[in-house]
Amino acid sequence: MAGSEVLGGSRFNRDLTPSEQTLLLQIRRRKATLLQEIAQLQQEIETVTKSLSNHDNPQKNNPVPPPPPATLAEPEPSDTFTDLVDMETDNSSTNSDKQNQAVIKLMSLGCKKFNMDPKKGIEFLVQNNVLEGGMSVGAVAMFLYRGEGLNKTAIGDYLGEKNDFNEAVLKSFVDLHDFTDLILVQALRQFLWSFRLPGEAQKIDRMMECFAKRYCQLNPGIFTNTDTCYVLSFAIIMLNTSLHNPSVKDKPTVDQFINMNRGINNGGDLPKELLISLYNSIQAEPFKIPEDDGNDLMHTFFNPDKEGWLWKQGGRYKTWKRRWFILNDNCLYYFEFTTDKEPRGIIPLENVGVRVISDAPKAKQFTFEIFSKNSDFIKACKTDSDGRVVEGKHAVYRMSAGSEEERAVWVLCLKKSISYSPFYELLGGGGQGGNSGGGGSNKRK
Ligand code: 4IP
Repeated sequence: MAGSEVLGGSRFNRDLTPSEQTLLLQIRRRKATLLQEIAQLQQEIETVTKSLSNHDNPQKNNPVPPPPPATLAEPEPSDTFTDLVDMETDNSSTNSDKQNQAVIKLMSLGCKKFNMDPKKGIEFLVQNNVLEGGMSVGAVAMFLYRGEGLNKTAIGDYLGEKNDFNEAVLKSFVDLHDFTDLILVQALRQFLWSFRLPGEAQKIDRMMECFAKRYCQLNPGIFTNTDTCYVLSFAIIMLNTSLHNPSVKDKPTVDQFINMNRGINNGGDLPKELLISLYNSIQAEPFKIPEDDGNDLMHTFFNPDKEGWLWKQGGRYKTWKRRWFILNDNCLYYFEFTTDKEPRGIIPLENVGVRVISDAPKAKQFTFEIFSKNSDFIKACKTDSDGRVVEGKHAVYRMSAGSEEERAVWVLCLKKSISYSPFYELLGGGGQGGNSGGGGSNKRK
């Protein structure tokens, strides 16, 4: 590799700045920890599989009498809620802090399990009372829809399972999407971004049928029946492939696309303008397909303390934007999409405070803000529209969570991540100029 050398057994890249090299080291350490965790989880899976097969067939597998059912039904010892609470030894934490931490840990463990085996992951979360609403169709659908920390391939696999419960979850999951007033391509973009379509035709078929029903329900009057919407959705997906797959040489024209869709509206034609706008949208921008590999690695390597969607208010212009936040190593990063490799902004959690806002305007609920303890502006950096890293312009970073509980968890996690440095204060000099807090060097590569 050009510009790289082996130092003390590790490969360093001379092109990287010292702080980037430190970050690289941190990533490698996290990777090692994760590999250990994976090995541990594999062991746990083996233990559970063995105990289940003993339970199913105690005579064959276990000559000694099986343990009473209550013992078998208990979750794996180190994963239980009470154990995790007991594990906390910090006397300064309140009981509710400890419980929140335990819930966060269980949730993170449950997500990892889900990504390896969706069914077992859900069972684990339900068994440990982490899933609000338990093993109900709505609760599981909401968990998948929020998708925090979940692998989109695993979500697709779970939604594609053919049994009454999973099919009901699929329907409820699709019903959580709001496609009102979206043209079909926009609705498809939203839908196909929320999970990764599985490979099996029958599963795709079930999913697209649910999608078409939901779209027609929210946009009555566009299609004469849901079959039209269903057929056109497939035509759009095929058009996407034809236009953007380099191996397809003959790209269909808009007229060919219109001809291909003749008579699909219950024997009649769809309005030409509709088909032209669908064609133009796909031609201008292909569907974004969730790529779990990169996504997983990125999230896994950073092993975040907390991640999730929040609404964030702008600095100079007070517009609200939905951003994916990752809290890690005393820094809060935000991204436009969960799959983005570069954050839009980085807020080092140094010499700042976090507080709940109770008098926020009704439009945004469950708000909280990060404020500076010693200056008029918060030291932070962001990427401007030209892709350059510039200083943030925020007196406060105001955010809005999806619920009271989510806000409480974010505030708690942020408080735990905030550190105080007198040097930083000196460097800051109370104004906005000077050092930008080194945030730029923390950019993920
Ligand atoms: C923008 O408003 C966005 O809210 C930006 O958020 C925000 O930058 C800008 O703040 C604000 O002006 P418009 O999109 O309406 O122009 P994002 O970067 O997440 O898209 P921050 O600093 O919050 O990232 P200022 O301070 O640059 O104006």
